Amino acid sequence: MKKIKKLLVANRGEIALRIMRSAREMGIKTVAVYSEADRQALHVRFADEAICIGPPPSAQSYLVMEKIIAAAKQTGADAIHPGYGFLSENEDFAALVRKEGFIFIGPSPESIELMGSKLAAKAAVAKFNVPLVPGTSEPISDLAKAKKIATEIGYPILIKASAGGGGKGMRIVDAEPDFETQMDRAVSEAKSAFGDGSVFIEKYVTQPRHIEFQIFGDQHGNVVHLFERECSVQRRHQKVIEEAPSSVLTPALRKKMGEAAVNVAKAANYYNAGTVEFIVDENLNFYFLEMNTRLQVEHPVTEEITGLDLVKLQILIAEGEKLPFKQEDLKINGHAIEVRVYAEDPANNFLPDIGTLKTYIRPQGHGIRVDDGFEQGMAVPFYYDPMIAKMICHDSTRERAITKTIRAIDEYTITGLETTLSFCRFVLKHEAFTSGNFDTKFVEKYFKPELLRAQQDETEELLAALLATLPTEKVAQVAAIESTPVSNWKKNRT
Ligand code: MV4
Repeated sequence: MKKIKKLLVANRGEIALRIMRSAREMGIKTVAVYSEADRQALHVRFADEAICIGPPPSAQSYLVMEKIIAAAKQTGADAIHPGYGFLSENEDFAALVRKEGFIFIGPSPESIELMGSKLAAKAAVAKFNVPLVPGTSEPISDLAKAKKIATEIGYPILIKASAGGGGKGMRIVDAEPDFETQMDRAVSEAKSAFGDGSVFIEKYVTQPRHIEFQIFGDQHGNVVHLFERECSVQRRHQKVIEEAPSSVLTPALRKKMGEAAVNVAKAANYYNAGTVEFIVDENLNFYFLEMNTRLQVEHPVTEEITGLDLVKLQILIAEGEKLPFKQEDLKINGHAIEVRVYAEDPANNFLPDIGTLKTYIRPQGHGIRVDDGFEQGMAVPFYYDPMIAKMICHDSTRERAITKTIRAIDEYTITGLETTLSFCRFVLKHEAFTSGNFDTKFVEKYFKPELLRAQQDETEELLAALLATLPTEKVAQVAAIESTPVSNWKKNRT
C-alpha cells in the first residue's frame, strides 16, 4: 500500500482536467505536461505544476515516453496516469513507468500486451467460457485452407488484423471470388500499419449492436463489472452518442454478459479499469470482440448511473487498495446519455472545422455535466483530436434523459466553428433511436446531410414567418437579438 502524493497526467484536454480534479479531491498534487500548442490550455492552468515537453506534434511531445519520465523525475511525481489515447495502451510505456520506480495508473504491461493481440486475447478468454464469433483461432497463412474455413463459416466473413482493433485493418468478404484480393489487402495494410501482417477470419455479424462492459479489478484478484454502455451510434468507428444502461438488455442477459466480462478480465489477470467490448446480434446473441485496457472517453455515463468516480477508484487500486465494494452492492440508478461535441461540420461530411470558439456557453441545470478543456475565445488546435467537449445528461428514465439531452443541446451555444451538436440532436429525435431499435448502421441508414439542412431551413422559415407577423419595431428588436453572439437560433436549433 503506497499513498500517491503527486500525480503526473500524461495527457491533455478534457481528460487531463478530469483526472486532475479527482486527484485534487484526494489531496494529491498534480503535474501537467504540455506541448508548445497547449501553453494556454486549461489542464496546464489547473495543475499545481506544468512541464513543457516539446513541439506541437504529438510524436514530438505527448507520445515521447522519455520526456514524460523526465518530467516526472523533475517534479518528484510518484505516479503517472496516461488518460486515453496517446501512450495509454502502450505496454512498453507501462513497463518503463514501473521500471523507473513510478506507479502506473492502469493495468499491468502483460495485460496490455495480451489484449493488444486480438488472437492472443481470444485464445486466453476461450478457456474461460466467453462466447466468441465463429472464426479462426490462428493467423491464416495458407490461402486454400483459409478459403475452406471461410466456406465452412459461411459468407460474408471479416478478415481482421491481429494487431488491429477499433475497426482498423478490417476487410469484409462477401463471397469467395473476392477472398484472395481482400486477404492480400488486409495483410499488406496490417504490415504497414502495425508491422505485423497476421490476420484471422471471423463470421461477419452484419448489423450488430456495440455493447461494452466496464470492469474493475484490484491487485488482490477481485473483479467486478459496473454494467454496460451502449455505443452503437458511431460513424467510421468513431462513437458519437453513448448511453448507460442499454435499452436491449434484460436483467438476465446483463447478468450473463457481466459475468462473461468479468471472466475476460480474469483470463488476463487484469487489474484497474478496463472495458470489455461485445457485439450483440438481432437475436441477442453476444460475442466478445476485444478489451480496451484504459479508461474510456465514455466512462462518465457509467459514473452517472453508478454514482462512482472511476478515476478515484483507479488511483485507489493503483495504490494497492482492495475494491471497496462487491458486485451485489452495485446497482443502476436511472439513465445517462453522452453526446460528443466535435469541431466537425456534419452538413459537410464531418470535415474538421478548426477555429476559435467565438461564443462558448455551456448548458446548465440538474443532471447536466460538461467535461471539456476549453473556454470562450480559445482556439481548437488542429494537431490533436477535434473533440471540444462531452456533455453527459442523467435522469430517472431513458425518455427523460433524451428530453434533457435535447434541451441541453439547444442551450449549448457555440459560434465560430461548426460542431456535431446539430447531428446529435437529429439522432436523439429519430424514431429508431427513441424506440431503441438501432444498431451500428444507424448513421449509414438514416443520416443524410440534407436532413440537417432541411431542418435548418425550416427553422429559418419559421423565424421569417414569425417576423412577418410582427410590427416593424419588434422586427428590429428580434433582429438585434439575432445578431448578438449569444443567439443560438442558427447554430443549434436545427
Ligand atoms: C465485427 C463486426 C461484425 N462482425 N466483427 C469494429 C471495431 C472493432 N472493435 C471490431 N468491429 C467490428 N467487428 C464481426 N465478426 C462489426 C464491427 C463493427 C463495429 C463494432 C462495434 C462498433 C461499431 C462497429 C462499426 C462497424 C463494424
